[in-house]
Amino acid sequence: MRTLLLAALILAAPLAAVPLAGAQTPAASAQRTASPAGAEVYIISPKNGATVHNPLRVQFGLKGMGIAPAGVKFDNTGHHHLLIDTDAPTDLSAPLPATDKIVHFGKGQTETTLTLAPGKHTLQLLLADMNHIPHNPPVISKKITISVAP
Ligand SMILES: [Cu+2]
Repeated sequence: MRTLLLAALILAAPLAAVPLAGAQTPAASAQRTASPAGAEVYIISPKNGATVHNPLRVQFGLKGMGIAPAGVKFDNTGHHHLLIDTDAPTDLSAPLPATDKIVHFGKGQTETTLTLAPGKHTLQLLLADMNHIPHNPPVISKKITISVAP
């Protein structure tokens, strides 16, 4: 329903700064949504170091927070982003780009199926808020390395 507003929300995000309690944060981080203490995102499967075959099912785990679709404001929630063969952007105050290597799951999906070239790949999960901006502090998984069999 609000999916059509996503583009507008992304563009509007820098203007929609929300004051945080304490207000000691600079403007650049004022838009970030706080994550609750103990929140944790992790890859349930595959396991780090696993050798896998295509198509590869990747399952996302989350503790201490909930999932909400992009564009939907609800406390202590976010949606998953899968980082494939890449690091998280250094600037986490901006909406995550959508690329081949940063895949958004804005409908609230908690798993996906990938087909990757044979060889080693890294996978990492990063949660972000309704505007695709990572939380503060960021809720990011360990990066795992897998081997895709030929
Ligand atoms: Cu997103």
